[in-house]
Amino acid sequence: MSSKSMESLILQLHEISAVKFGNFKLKSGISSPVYIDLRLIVSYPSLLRQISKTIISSLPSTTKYDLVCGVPYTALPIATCVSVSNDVPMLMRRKEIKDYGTAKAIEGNFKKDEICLIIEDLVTSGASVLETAVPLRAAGLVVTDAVVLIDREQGGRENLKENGIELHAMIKLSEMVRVLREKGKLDEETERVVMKFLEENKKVAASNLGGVRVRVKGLKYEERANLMKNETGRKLFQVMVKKESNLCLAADVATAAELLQIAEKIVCWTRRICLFEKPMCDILPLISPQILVTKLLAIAEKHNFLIFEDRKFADIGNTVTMQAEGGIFRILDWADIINAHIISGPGIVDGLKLKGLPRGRGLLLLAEMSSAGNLAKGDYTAAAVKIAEDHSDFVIGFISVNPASWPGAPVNPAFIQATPGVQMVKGGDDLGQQYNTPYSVIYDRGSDIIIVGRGIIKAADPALAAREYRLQGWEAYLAKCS
Ligand code: S5P
Repeated sequence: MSSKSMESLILQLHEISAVKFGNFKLKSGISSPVYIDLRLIVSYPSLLRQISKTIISSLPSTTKYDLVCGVPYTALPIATCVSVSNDVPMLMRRKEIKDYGTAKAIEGNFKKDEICLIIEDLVTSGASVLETAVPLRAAGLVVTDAVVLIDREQGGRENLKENGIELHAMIKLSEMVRVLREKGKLDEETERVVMKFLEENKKVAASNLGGVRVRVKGLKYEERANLMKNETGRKLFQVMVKKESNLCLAADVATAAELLQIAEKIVCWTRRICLFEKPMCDILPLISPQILVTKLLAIAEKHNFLIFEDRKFADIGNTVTMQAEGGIFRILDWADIINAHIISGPGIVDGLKLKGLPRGRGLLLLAEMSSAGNLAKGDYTAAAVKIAEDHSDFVIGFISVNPASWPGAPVNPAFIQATPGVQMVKGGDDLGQQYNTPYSVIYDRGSDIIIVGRGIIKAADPALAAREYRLQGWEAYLAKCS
């Protein structure tokens, strides 16, 4: 793009108040002396036409792409105009889907390995570009480049590069400030304040959480295994390292036969699952528990994964000892890991530990939940952390959703964070479940393990989906460590 047309665009954006100067609270939580709202451009067709024509010319001539996809929602009209004026097919990413099994995350026609260029209006940390890249890649498309109208120069370029995406910006915010100053639209003091802000906020983490969090370099799982006191917790870290997997498959199926089939097939095909979450005992119709358990243990042994019984104990200490040890399933005889709510107080951990620790088992505490409107937050979550610290020989970590935001975070790195509510696309089901992407869960929210159920079980090709989740989860972990 010529400097003349860049100047003209900058002046027009300023003219329509798409760029404002003052004191603004950004979505990310930080205060900024400059605010950019590009949603306005749909009201100015000639400007939109000019943007969509020039955005493509800001790409190097070597950039290849077969399709374009706009990041929803502001960039959708830009992508549509780019598609029409350059005769390039477009794809649309659904921002929310109800059920991974029946609804498509990507709309439009494409072939596997076609290259898709992402179009975005404004990049800060790069998180929203990444959220679009993940489902595109999961659908078999190749994503290597993204083009943006304005780069706020706050770490987006670097974050995207770490994820294999080169960012091309039509306008950099610092250039915009310079031009506006030259054209007499900004006073010297505002220019100084904005440039200082840009300098001080060069690197923010890719976060879609509404709170900016400077990324703390993560310890590796093998280093954390050495900090873990519980032997099963240590083993879990070791299996994760060996299999390069932080994927826990939640096998919520209706029959024992399906459970065994899933365990054998998915685990065998992908060979990359670290943890297998068996549905709560009360979901499965009664077959001989002993047969089920013996078969499951054999598969776990063959494919080197641990078994997590998602029983979610919640009663008083004395009662849970009986529930865990007895009953028809005799859970503590075979489950490597169990979980419990702390609603009844620390006695529940004492009870489970009494019977579980001598058998070498590990316990995850439900410190947060993934469902909408749940009550596990604030003081409740803090109480779970305190109980875990008091029983770190038995408690191996937490079921959590957003551990990076807990007061005092990062929590003791010996503890494992396992997060349910994971699908390739942010969204939810009709009964309150809420989903975040593997990248967001591991990288932004500070978790260690993604617990995926229907995203895999209900996928058209569960083995392929499992492989993709494993890859996304592991790449996010590597990015966190780097
Ligand atoms: O807060 C929670 C805790 C758990 S253990 N939210 C959850 O969804 N889970 C479990 O994770 C849930 O019981 C199910 O087994 C799995 C999520 O399944 P999905 O199909 O929604 O991925």
